[in-house]
Order: sequence, then structure tokens, then C-alpha cells
Amino acid sequence: MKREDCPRLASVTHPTDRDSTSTRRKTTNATYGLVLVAAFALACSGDGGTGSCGSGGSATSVTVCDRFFAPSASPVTPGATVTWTWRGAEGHNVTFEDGQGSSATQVSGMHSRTFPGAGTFRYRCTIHSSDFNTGMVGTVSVQ
Ligand SMILES: [Cu+2]
Repeated sequence: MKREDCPRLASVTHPTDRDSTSTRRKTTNATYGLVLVAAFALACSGDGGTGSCGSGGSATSVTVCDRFFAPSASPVTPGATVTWTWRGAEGHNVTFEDGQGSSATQVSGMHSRTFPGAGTFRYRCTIHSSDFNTGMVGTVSVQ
């Protein structure tokens, strides 16, 4: 959802302001209005903005934000599967230094790779970093 699609809360009008004859209908519609406002608020806070994209990630559940991975360091044990979930607005990819298990460039969806053995697996978004040291990079450390 793009930020421009988010409705202004002030534009959400109360549908029953003109209807003063039925108190039962008024209560029902007021509840419906509150649910609508809550739904819009959720939709707007979950977009690709800079504020909340990186929250909620973990070593095995990495969020792909605009220009960064969150978290960028994933310490895991052998056999672990790491899943990347796209939440940014731009296209990104997960490309591994070892050339295996990389993703396509995408703007949404998920990608997973299982790491059976120990090792250090560096990855980057090829669009937003020129090497595995700087820019949009991350590391899975299996030990
Ligand atoms: Cu990128």
C-alpha cells in the first residue's frame, strides 16, 4: 500500500449523524466506523516507510527494508532456515557471495535458504551495494 493511498482520518465521516431515530442502528454503525479507522491505521503503519520496517525481525526471519536488512547479522545453528520477507517499497534481492540460494529481485513476498553446515555466508542486494562489505548487506553466521 502506498502512503498516498492512506485516507486522512478526518475524512472518515460518521454515517449515522443524520439518523437520530434509531439508537440501535447508531451504535452498530459507530462500532463499524471505529473498526474502519483501526483498519486504516494498521494499513498505513505497515507500509514501506522508514519508521517501522525494521522492527520485529530475528536471526531466522529477516526483513528486507529499503536499503537495509533487519537484522543484518543472523547467528544461527547448522540446519537452520533463514527467511527474508520483503517490506520495502523498492525492488531488492538477496544475493549470496557463494552464488547459491539467492533470490530474484522482488518488491514483496518471501525467500528462504537452509544452511546445513557451519560457515559464514555473506549476502547483499546487488542494486543497493557494490560489494559484500558496505551498503545493503547482511551475514548469516552458522555455528
Ligand atoms: Cu536493494
